[in-house]
Amino acid sequence: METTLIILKPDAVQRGLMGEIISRFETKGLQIVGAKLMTISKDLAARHYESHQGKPFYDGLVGFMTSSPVLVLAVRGMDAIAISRKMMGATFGSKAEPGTIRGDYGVSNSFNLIHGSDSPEAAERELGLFFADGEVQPFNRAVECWVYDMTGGSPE
Ligand code: IDP
Ligand code: MG
Repeated sequence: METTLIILKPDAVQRGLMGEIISRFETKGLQIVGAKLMTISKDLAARHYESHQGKPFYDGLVGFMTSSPVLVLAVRGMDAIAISRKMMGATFGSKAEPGTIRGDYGVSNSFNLIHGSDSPEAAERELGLFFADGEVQPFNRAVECWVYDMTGGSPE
Protein backbone atom coordinates (compact mmCIF):
# COMPACT_ATOMS: atom_id res chain seq x y z
CA MET A 1 0.00 0.00 0.00
CA GLU A 2 1.20 3.50 -0.87
CA THR A 3 0.12 6.92 0.33
CA THR A 4 0.50 9.91 -1.97
CA LEU A 5 0.25 13.65 -1.43
CA ILE A 6 -2.44 15.31 -3.50
CA ILE A 7 -3.05 19.07 -3.49
CA LEU A 8 -6.24 20.55 -4.91
CA LYS A 9 -4.75 23.83 -6.04
CA PRO A 10 -6.28 27.31 -5.49
CA ASP A 11 -8.14 27.19 -8.82
CA ALA A 12 -9.84 23.88 -7.89
CA VAL A 13 -10.93 25.27 -4.51
CA GLN A 14 -12.09 28.62 -5.92
CA ARG A 15 -14.01 26.94 -8.75
CA GLY A 16 -15.88 24.65 -6.36
CA LEU A 17 -14.34 21.46 -7.75
CA MET A 18 -13.16 19.91 -4.47
CA GLY A 19 -16.10 17.55 -4.19
CA GLU A 20 -15.94 16.44 -7.84
CA ILE A 21 -12.25 15.68 -7.63
CA ILE A 22 -12.40 13.92 -4.25
CA SER A 23 -15.28 11.83 -5.63
CA ARG A 24 -13.09 10.59 -8.46
CA PHE A 25 -10.49 9.25 -6.02
CA GLU A 26 -13.11 7.68 -3.77
CA THR A 27 -15.03 6.17 -6.67
CA LYS A 28 -11.82 4.68 -8.03
CA GLY A 29 -11.38 2.85 -4.72
CA LEU A 30 -8.57 4.97 -3.31
CA GLN A 31 -8.91 5.99 0.32
CA ILE A 32 -8.73 9.55 1.65
CA VAL A 33 -6.64 9.19 4.81
CA GLY A 34 -5.77 12.85 5.37
CA ALA A 35 -7.36 16.19 4.48
CA LYS A 36 -6.51 19.77 5.33
CA LEU A 37 -7.70 23.13 3.99
CA MET A 38 -4.83 25.57 4.30
CA THR A 39 -3.11 28.57 2.78
CA ILE A 40 0.41 27.59 1.79
CA SER A 41 3.18 29.95 2.97
CA LYS A 42 5.89 31.12 0.57
CA ASP A 43 8.41 29.11 2.58
CA LEU A 44 6.40 25.88 2.35
CA ALA A 45 5.76 26.41 -1.38
CA ALA A 46 9.49 26.90 -1.90
CA ARG A 47 10.29 23.67 -0.07
CA HIS A 48 7.56 21.74 -1.87
CA TYR A 49 8.70 22.94 -5.31
CA GLU A 50 12.45 23.09 -4.57
CA SER A 51 13.26 20.99 -7.67
CA HIS A 52 11.68 23.70 -9.86
CA GLN A 53 13.68 26.61 -8.40
CA GLY A 54 15.28 28.66 -11.17
CA LYS A 55 12.83 27.58 -13.86
CA PRO A 56 11.00 30.33 -15.79
CA PHE A 57 7.61 29.40 -14.33
CA TYR A 58 8.83 29.08 -10.72
CA ASP A 59 7.87 32.54 -9.41
CA GLY A 60 4.44 32.33 -11.00
CA LEU A 61 3.95 28.84 -9.58
CA VAL A 62 4.79 29.91 -6.02
CA GLY A 63 2.61 33.01 -6.40
CA PHE A 64 -0.30 30.87 -7.61
CA MET A 65 0.04 28.20 -4.94
CA THR A 66 0.11 30.78 -2.14
CA SER A 67 -2.63 33.02 -3.54
CA SER A 68 -5.68 31.33 -1.99
CA PRO A 69 -6.42 28.20 0.09
CA VAL A 70 -5.69 24.71 -1.15
CA LEU A 71 -7.02 21.34 -0.03
CA VAL A 72 -4.21 18.96 0.86
CA LEU A 73 -5.05 15.25 0.75
CA ALA A 74 -3.29 12.03 1.69
CA VAL A 75 -4.57 9.33 -0.67
CA ARG A 76 -3.91 5.67 -0.02
CA GLY A 77 -4.10 2.50 -2.06
CA MET A 78 -2.15 -0.10 -3.98
CA ASP A 79 -0.03 1.83 -6.53
CA ALA A 80 -1.75 5.01 -5.35
CA ILE A 81 1.08 7.22 -6.66
CA ALA A 82 0.99 6.03 -10.28
CA ILE A 83 -2.80 5.63 -10.35
CA SER A 84 -3.28 9.19 -9.09
CA ARG A 85 -0.84 10.60 -11.63
CA LYS A 86 -2.75 8.83 -14.39
CA MET A 87 -6.05 10.17 -13.09
CA MET A 88 -4.60 13.71 -13.03
CA GLY A 89 -3.48 13.61 -16.67
CA ALA A 90 -0.71 15.53 -18.41
CA THR A 91 0.65 18.67 -16.74
CA PHE A 92 -0.95 21.17 -19.13
CA GLY A 93 -4.72 21.45 -19.13
CA SER A 94 -4.58 22.17 -22.84
CA LYS A 95 -2.89 18.81 -23.48
CA ALA A 96 -4.41 16.55 -20.84
CA GLU A 97 -6.61 13.77 -22.19
CA PRO A 98 -10.38 13.84 -21.70
CA GLY A 99 -11.24 11.48 -18.87
CA THR A 100 -8.46 12.85 -16.68
CA ILE A 101 -8.98 15.50 -14.00
CA ARG A 102 -6.88 18.11 -15.79
CA GLY A 103 -8.38 17.08 -19.13
CA ASP A 104 -11.98 17.33 -17.98
CA TYR A 105 -11.98 20.38 -15.73
CA GLY A 106 -9.45 22.85 -17.09
CA VAL A 107 -7.80 24.46 -20.11
CA SER A 108 -4.96 26.39 -18.47
CA ASN A 109 -1.38 25.16 -18.41
CA SER A 110 -0.30 26.78 -15.14
CA PHE A 111 -3.68 26.74 -13.35
CA ASN A 112 -3.94 22.97 -13.67
CA LEU A 113 -6.05 22.15 -10.60
CA ILE A 114 -4.08 19.42 -8.91
CA HIS A 115 -0.68 18.28 -7.68
CA GLY A 116 0.28 14.66 -7.08
CA SER A 117 3.58 13.20 -5.89
CA ASP A 118 5.52 11.61 -8.76
CA SER A 119 7.49 8.90 -6.91
CA PRO A 120 7.55 7.06 -3.56
CA GLU A 121 10.47 9.27 -2.44
CA ALA A 122 8.56 12.43 -3.38
CA ALA A 123 5.42 11.17 -1.67
CA GLU A 124 7.26 10.52 1.60
CA ARG A 125 8.97 13.92 1.48
CA GLU A 126 5.81 15.84 0.55
CA LEU A 127 3.56 14.08 3.08
CA GLY A 128 6.13 15.07 5.71
CA LEU A 129 5.97 18.71 4.60
CA PHE A 130 2.17 18.99 4.79
CA PHE A 131 1.04 16.58 7.51
CA ALA A 132 2.22 16.33 11.12
CA ASP A 133 2.42 13.01 12.97
CA GLY A 134 -1.07 11.60 13.49
CA GLU A 135 -2.78 13.77 10.88
CA VAL A 136 -2.73 10.96 8.32
CA GLN A 137 -5.07 8.24 9.55
CA PRO A 138 -5.07 5.01 7.52
CA PHE A 139 -8.27 3.66 9.05
CA ASN A 140 -9.66 0.20 8.30
CA ARG A 141 -12.33 0.36 5.61
CA ALA A 142 -15.21 -2.06 6.06
CA VAL A 143 -15.48 -2.26 2.28
CA GLU A 144 -11.79 -3.09 1.76
CA CYS A 145 -12.46 -6.76 0.90
CA TRP A 146 -14.72 -5.62 -1.97
CA VAL A 147 -12.37 -2.94 -3.27
CA TYR A 148 -9.49 -5.46 -3.45
CA ASP A 149 -9.51 -9.20 -4.07
CA MET A 150 -8.13 -10.39 -0.71
CA THR A 151 -8.80 -14.08 -1.29
CA GLY A 152 -5.07 -14.77 -1.77
CA GLY A 153 -4.20 -13.06 1.50
CA SER A 154 -2.90 -9.83 -0.04
CA PRO A 155 -4.67 -7.15 -2.09
CA GLU A 156 -5.07 -7.90 -5.79
P1 IDP B 1 3.29 18.11 -12.60
O1 IDP B 1 2.46 18.99 -11.69
O2 IDP B 1 2.46 17.49 -13.69
O3 IDP B 1 4.14 17.12 -11.86
P2 IDP B 1 5.72 19.68 -12.98
O4 IDP B 1 6.56 19.65 -14.20
O5 IDP B 1 6.25 19.04 -11.75
O6 IDP B 1 4.27 19.11 -13.38
O7 IDP B 1 5.42 21.22 -12.69
C1 IDP B 1 4.86 21.64 -11.46
C2 IDP B 1 3.78 22.66 -11.72
O8 IDP B 1 4.37 23.84 -12.29
C3 IDP B 1 2.74 22.24 -12.77
O9 IDP B 1 1.72 21.43 -12.21
C4 IDP B 1 2.23 23.58 -13.26
O10 IDP B 1 1.30 24.15 -12.32
C5 IDP B 1 3.50 24.41 -13.24
N1 IDP B 1 4.19 24.40 -14.53
C6 IDP B 1 5.01 23.43 -15.01
N2 IDP B 1 5.51 23.76 -16.21
C7 IDP B 1 4.99 24.96 -16.52
C8 IDP B 1 5.14 25.84 -17.65
O11 IDP B 1 5.85 25.57 -18.61
N3 IDP B 1 4.42 27.01 -17.59
C9 IDP B 1 3.63 27.34 -16.53
N4 IDP B 1 3.49 26.55 -15.45
C10 IDP B 1 4.14 25.38 -15.45
MG1 MG C 1 5.74 17.42 -10.55
